[in-house]
Amino acid sequence: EEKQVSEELKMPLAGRETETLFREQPKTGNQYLEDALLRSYLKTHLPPQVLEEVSQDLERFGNRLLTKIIPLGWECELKPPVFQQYDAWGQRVDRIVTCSAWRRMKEVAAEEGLIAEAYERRYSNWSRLHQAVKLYLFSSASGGFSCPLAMTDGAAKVIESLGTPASLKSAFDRLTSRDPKKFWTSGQWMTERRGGSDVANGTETVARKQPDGTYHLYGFKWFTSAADSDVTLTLARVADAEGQVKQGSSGLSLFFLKVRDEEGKLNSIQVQRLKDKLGTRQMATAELWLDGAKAELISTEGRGVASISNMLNITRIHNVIGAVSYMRRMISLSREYACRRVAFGKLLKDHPLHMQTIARMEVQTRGAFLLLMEIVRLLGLAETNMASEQDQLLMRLLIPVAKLYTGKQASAVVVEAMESFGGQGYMEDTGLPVIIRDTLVLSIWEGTTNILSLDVLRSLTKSQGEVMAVFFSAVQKKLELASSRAELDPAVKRTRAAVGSLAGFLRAAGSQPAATMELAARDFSYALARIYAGALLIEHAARPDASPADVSAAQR
Ligand code: UCC
Repeated sequence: EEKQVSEELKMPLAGRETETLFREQPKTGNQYLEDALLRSYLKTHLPPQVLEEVSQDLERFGNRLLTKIIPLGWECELKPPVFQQYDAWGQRVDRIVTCSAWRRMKEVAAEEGLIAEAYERRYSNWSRLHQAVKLYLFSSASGGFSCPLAMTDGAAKVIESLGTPASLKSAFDRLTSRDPKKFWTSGQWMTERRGGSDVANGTETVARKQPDGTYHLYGFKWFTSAADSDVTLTLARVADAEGQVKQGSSGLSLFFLKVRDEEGKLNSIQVQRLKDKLGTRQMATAELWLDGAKAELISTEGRGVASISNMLNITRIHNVIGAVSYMRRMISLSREYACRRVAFGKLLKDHPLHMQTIARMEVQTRGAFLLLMEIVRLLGLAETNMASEQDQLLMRLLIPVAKLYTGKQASAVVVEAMESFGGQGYMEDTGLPVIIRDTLVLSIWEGTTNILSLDVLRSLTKSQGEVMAVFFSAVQKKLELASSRAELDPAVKRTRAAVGSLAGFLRAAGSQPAATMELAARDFSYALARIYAGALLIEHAARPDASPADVSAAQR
């Protein structure tokens, strides 16, 4: 490297070939093998036999990503879906035409068991974590396909939590299939013309019962992501014998429907248009008019929101996966670039200020990654009946906390990382702006930052505050693990001080009007995220075989 640097400096500008620049293109290798934190996390937590099998799978998958999947993802970006409303002869067809790479991505998702892995449970409580790690490696390379997978996972979760009724058995088998010919993806149609946050007041869609027990849905779904999906879950208000519907949350019920019939004809659905979005352009988001779409009621009447919350919690975890995946991808590229790019007489990696900036991003990403692992670890326990009541409460709290925090964090980190490439980071054909655009949605969809902050408060109210006792005790246990590590002392002290301030705030808020807590909801949620991520970093650094990078991340 030194030789190369000195040669480059000696070479007069006029003598340089333009090709010189190409040598600076950042190229990463197998993202599993290059991810020290991921590997050390798995080594610490997985039982040896599971670790061996999972590692082999991830190494193989890492190679497949590098050689096959990343190019497919790029093709999805270059060939976004197109809406064809009429055929050449004037017939209304409402066809969403996707590119072959997008369709191939669906096959890859099935082959890799990106949904199946979580439901087969061959590694018991560790299956969820295995799936999440694969999705983490896949997400930033997936050309937007992580979106339909999130909703597919959410739909499978809802069906499973309903006890997989006979009428949904075949759909469940398809949503969780490893066979590309059978595999189905699901949508999640929640947002209507009046908005997507206040679902209780925004949902106008009406469901009319048919003599055969099915329902026909009438309404306008305003944002339907991955509208090329095979099936969907959606909310509607069941009309009574007089055609009246109940307003508010308790008037909402959950429905399952197939988007097309066996011949590919739409299920009394009209596609109005595709959305013109800032990012996630690889994926078709549509406005859909339901004009008597045949559907099956799958929740108790009036329990639609509670039933779909199982889906929301899963898609919110996928959102966290996406956030960490994009942050990791940008940092990997940025670090790689720093080893190639020369400025002011030396490689970027030898400029302390540049490396300090990358290190700060690395700490953010590590904290977010450990938060993600903690949630999927708890989810794995819950799905195999091994979670205590405390585990379940903690998971309920941490999902919105992690979603809201990492969504915002990812936007900040990827923009910072873009800057580390200088002007090149701003160039479309580097692919870096795509990552920026696609990341920006993470704080919006699946509940905005404020909506999720209010959800955090909902989890406090519902548990009558017990969730906070569980939170404090979990943090305390993690900090205790570091008691014998002097180099972690300052970090432990800072985290304890933050816990003390938070507890003090909660005590004071108890005697204030409810509006005080609502106003504080975002800052409060950020504090929960920072404290918990800090405790996880400390816990990871307290391992006997912790690396200097683990310790340094915890110290920051
Ligand atoms: O669809 C969208 C885009 C799809 C793209 C997905 C791709 C993402 C993947 C990324 C990969 C890279 S976006 C849709 C966005 N919309 C939302 O997320 C909705 C946001 N709004 C909320 O979350 C609100 O807080 C609502 C809708 C849940 C509030 O409704 P209500 O009716 O006012 O809520 P309630 O009355 O408080 O709750 C009703 C019930 C309660 O249970 P019970 O009745 O037993 O007390 C709540 O405890 O639902 C329960 N509940 C929950 N339970 C509500 N939220 C939750 C929850 N999160 N977990 C458990």
